[in-house]
Amino acid sequence: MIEDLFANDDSIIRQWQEQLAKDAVVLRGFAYGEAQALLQHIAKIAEKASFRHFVTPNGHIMSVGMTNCGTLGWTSNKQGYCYTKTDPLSGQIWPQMPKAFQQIAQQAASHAGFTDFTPDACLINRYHPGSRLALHQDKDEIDLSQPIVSVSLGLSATFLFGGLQREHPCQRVILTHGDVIVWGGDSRLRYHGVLPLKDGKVPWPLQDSVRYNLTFRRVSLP
Ligand code: MD3
Ligand code: FE
Repeated sequence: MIEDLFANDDSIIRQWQEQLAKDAVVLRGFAYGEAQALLQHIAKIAEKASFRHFVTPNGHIMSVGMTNCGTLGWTSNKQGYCYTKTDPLSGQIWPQMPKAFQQIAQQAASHAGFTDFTPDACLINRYHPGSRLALHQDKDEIDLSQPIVSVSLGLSATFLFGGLQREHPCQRVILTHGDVIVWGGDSRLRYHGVLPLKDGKVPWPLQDSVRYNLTFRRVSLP
């Protein structure tokens, strides 16, 4: 009888959610079933718009490799950072956002209570062991009522989830293959970052020691 209750839906035990704060939720395993397809799309996008290491306005080279898909992409150089319609490396428009990307982002957002999220930008971050992302806010998007959705793939990372001021204490959250975070509303401008990536077991079908993070954003007004 008990077995029957659980036998029909594996997702009951493989997917759950953790509230990090008001308007910030981790959907554990939410993208697990789509991971292989998402990774194939990442490889295709990187053939057109390769991963590169941006320079920050302070002159530091980022240890995280980045590329984008969608109508707008995030770029940085010594002058500052901004969203552009074309890839500064190729001069071409950024690769189109795959349907599978749109769908997972929209599903995750609506699961978290943001019903009309249509992302127009997806920043793709690539981490190797040692890569880190310093504490920062995501505030370059105009409409801050829209959430951001993040999908983690590959190696696990320790994510720092802070407050609205840099000095506020951070929660440490381990993000693994298939985990999704949705944050918006009162949490939209929280400081966050990623500790230096540690090497470890790489989930199938990946071969290399790598972590990818997709962040879906609404940059232009609807
Ligand atoms: C919760 N990426 O690209 S996403 C970024 O893992 C970025 O590559 C990280 O931050 C990564 O800008 C983390 C998860 C995340 C990001 C921002 C948040 C969760 C957040 C802001 C507030 C609360
Ligand atoms: Fe960020």
